[in-house]
Amino acid sequence: MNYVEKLDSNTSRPYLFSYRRCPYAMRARMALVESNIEFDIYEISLRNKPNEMLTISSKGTVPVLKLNKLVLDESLEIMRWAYQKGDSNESFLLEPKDKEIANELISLNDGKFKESLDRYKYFERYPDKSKVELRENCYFFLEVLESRLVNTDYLIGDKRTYIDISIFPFIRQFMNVDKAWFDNSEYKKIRGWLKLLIESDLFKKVMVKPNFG
Ligand SMILES: N[C@@H](CCC(=O)N[C@@H](CS)C(=O)NCC(=O)O)C(=O)O
Repeated sequence: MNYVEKLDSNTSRPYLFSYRRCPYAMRARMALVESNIEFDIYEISLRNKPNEMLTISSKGTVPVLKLNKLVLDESLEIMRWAYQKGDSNESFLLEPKDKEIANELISLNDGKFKESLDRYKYFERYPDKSKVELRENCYFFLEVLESRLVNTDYLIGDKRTYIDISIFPFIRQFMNVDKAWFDNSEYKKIRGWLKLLIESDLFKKVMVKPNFG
């Protein structure tokens, strides 16, 4: 993962338009790095998106991966591409029944949970609801995760898989809305799981800041 300071959308290396703090971009970067794919990365500003990105993906969300004529502008597509193309796809190989669980969890995460998380994150914008009420709307998903983690370190078994990578950046955001509350909450297993992922070398690698001296 090599940060580039200047846009170069004509390169023949995989090129990722990214935003460091975006949970969708985090999961894409992690899949690319875990798959040992060399890529250039350009940190965008969400307030001033580069035309080079909007030209290839008019919906204007990150991450966007470009490789010659190929454009992938959904984080899950980028993850799939990375694991299929890269030389280390162990975390993508699941039993069919586990794949089904993975799909269900990811679609709950990206759907109803993400919606509830955004309302909790920006609770000031919803004066008709209290912060606690907005947080409570997120519990349904935390309960699913907590119960999956009762007997295993990760969501599927004791090894990290793409499903953990897909979901934990969003739970990390949930934690950070009110860390003191989260640290004392009943979600003990989720705390342990998050710690493993946040302290992993993989996560540290994808969270380095662009540094152009
Ligand atoms: N479904 C997309 C969602 C990506 C997304 O919503 N990214 C946010 C940043 S976290 C974004 O780019 N939002 C556009 C904006 O804020 O203008 C994916 O999985 O890649």
